[in-house]
Formats: sequence, C-alpha cells, structure tokens
Amino acid sequence: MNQSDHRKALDQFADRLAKDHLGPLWDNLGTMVTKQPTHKVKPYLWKWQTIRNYLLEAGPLLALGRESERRVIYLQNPSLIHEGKIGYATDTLYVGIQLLLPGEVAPSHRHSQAAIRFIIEGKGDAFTTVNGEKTYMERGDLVLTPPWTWHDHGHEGTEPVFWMDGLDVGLVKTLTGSFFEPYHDDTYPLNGPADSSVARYASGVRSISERKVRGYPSPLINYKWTNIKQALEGLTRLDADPYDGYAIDYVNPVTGGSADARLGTSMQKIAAGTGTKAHRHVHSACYHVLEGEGYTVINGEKFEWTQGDFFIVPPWSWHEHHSTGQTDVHLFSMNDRPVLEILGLDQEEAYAENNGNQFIERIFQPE
Ligand code: GTQ
Repeated sequence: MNQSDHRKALDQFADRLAKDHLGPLWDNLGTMVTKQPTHKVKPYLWKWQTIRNYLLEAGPLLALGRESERRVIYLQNPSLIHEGKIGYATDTLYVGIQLLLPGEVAPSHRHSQAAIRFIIEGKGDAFTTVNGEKTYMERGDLVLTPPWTWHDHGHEGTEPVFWMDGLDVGLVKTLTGSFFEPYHDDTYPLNGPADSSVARYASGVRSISERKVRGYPSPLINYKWTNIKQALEGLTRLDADPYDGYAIDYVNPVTGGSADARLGTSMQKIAAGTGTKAHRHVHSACYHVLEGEGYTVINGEKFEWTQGDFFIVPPWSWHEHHSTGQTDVHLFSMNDRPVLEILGLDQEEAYAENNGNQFIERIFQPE
C-alpha cells in the first residue's frame, strides 16, 4: 500500500469504528491530552459604577421573597455565553453582586455550592446567618457560607448594602453535584450570640472551649477587614512576593488550609507606585478592587481599573499587577486553586522575557 491508500484505509476504519460509537486514539490523543491547558475563557473587566447603578435600579423593581430570593446581578463572561454557560465568570467560578436594602430579608436556603461574600459597601448593620450564627458585615470583610449550610441575609440599618458573592457554580456543574433546598421559614433560628466565631477564632488563636471542633468546615465564618489589613501591614516589613506583592490566603484556623475547602480566597497589597512581575498558573481567578487604582496586564492586554471594579484572570494566562495612584492597592480575589491543588494540577510558571514584564500589545475595550 502506498501512503495515501494507507491513510484512506485508516480513515475508513475510523468511520466504521464511529458507527459503533468507538474511536481510534491514534488520531485524537493530542486533542484529549493537550500539551498545555486549553480553554475558551477570555479575560474581561466590569466597572463598579455600571454594576452599582443597575442594582440601585433593580431595588424598587424587585421585591425579595420566595419568588425572587436574592437581588443579584452576576458577571457574565462574554466568551462563555456562546457555549450556554449562564452565569459563568470562568469555567469553574461564578460572581454575583448583591444589593440588600434596609429592612429586607433574603430568605434562608442551602446548596451544595460553596459560597463566599466579600463586602463592598456596608457599615456592619446588615448580616448573614450561617447555620444559626449571625455575623454582621462591614466593608472589606470576607464571610463564608460553606456548602450545604443554611443562610439568610437581613438588614437592620439605613443605607443600601452591596457585596460580592462567589460560588463554585461551574465546578459543581461539571462534577454534577448541584443540590438546592429552601428552608421552610424565611429565617433560620439563631443558635447563639452574633459573631461568636469571630470572638473565638479571629486572631489566629482558638478558645480552649473549641478543642474538639472538627476542621471542616472552617469554624470561623467572618474574616474581618481590620484583622486582614493588620496582617498585610505586618507583611510589608518583609520582601514583597515578586508575582503577588504582599499577599495572604484566607485560611481555616483549625487546619491551616483554605478558608473554604474548594474556593480559594486571597488579598494582596500592591504598594503605591509598585508593580509585580508576570507569572501564570492553572487556577483561574476573579478579582475585585477593594482600594486603589492601577492596571493588570493579561496575556499582553492592559486592563485599567479603579476601586470597585471586577476582572477575570483565566487559567494559564500571564498576568501582572501595577499600582498607578498615590495610595496602596488592595486586590481581593477568589480562585479554584484548592481543588486544583488537591488534585495535583496547579502548575505555575514565571514569565522569563523582558525582566519578567510583558509587552503591552492591546488596551482592553468592553465588548
Ligand atoms: O446569597 O445565598 O449570588 O444562593 C447566588 C446564589 C447569592 C445567596 C448568589 C446564592 C446567593
């Protein structure tokens, strides 16, 4: 057989296999086992003022109740909508921004997705209850709602409260593990004083009454901004990480592992006028700019941001952060690192060229 007859015979053979729902690995190994991660997730950036204005407009439009349990507008990554991935910021992560008005109740429910909340505007008079522990939410706090815990939100103050919701929606969907249940009442009964876990754990110590507490989920449900800020200030006496600046992971105080077992959460400080070198890693991340202004370069594209904005760093994408204002930058981010790490999949690589900084080829324009 000459070469083209040989190829034809193999193709005909493959066609016969396909009719019996079988396939030849020799034609498709490279598609299945790619040399590097492949995906369709593009970076994107959303401006805070746009989101905030839409939410305020939705305020009087939408009454909270069992028909519409949460007043949330989610980030839709335009690169994923074509695949029908509703509410996907990345293939694994979801981000919503929630508005709760004074006196409102967002009724209690639970789901198998892990959820975190990062408070954008709030003075500590709106709260979430998590399995009966009520925790008040202030700007900069990270609140955990571990998988399958009952949670409702309420508001005892006078000003609108905004926060970021992060859930592992895509991950759980891929793993076909989604379950949801409404509670039979609007609110779940309280089981003790408000913020008892903050009292017991917030300083990285443990009350002796907690010696028998299991490590899962994290017994601490609210990581107060005042404590996190202090931790970052402490780090600034040391050298900044070349890729992340001064950065912390939120951790479970019993195990030292990720605060939420599946959703990774970090806060990084990029000191005024400084920047990082570029690197890439398998885990993807959704960023929220808590404070400051600057830009992030992602695969050669410049994303300029100011306080309140959100942006996406897709998997295996070169990225570096730069502060441009007079004040320090604080970037909060959520990622899928804990899951990739436990599966042994989170590789990391430093950008080698140009002393570690990318050449800027494009400036991001919204679609
Ligand atoms: O507040 O419980 O953005 O269950 C998405 C799903 C918020 C919540 C979201 C949720 C919630």
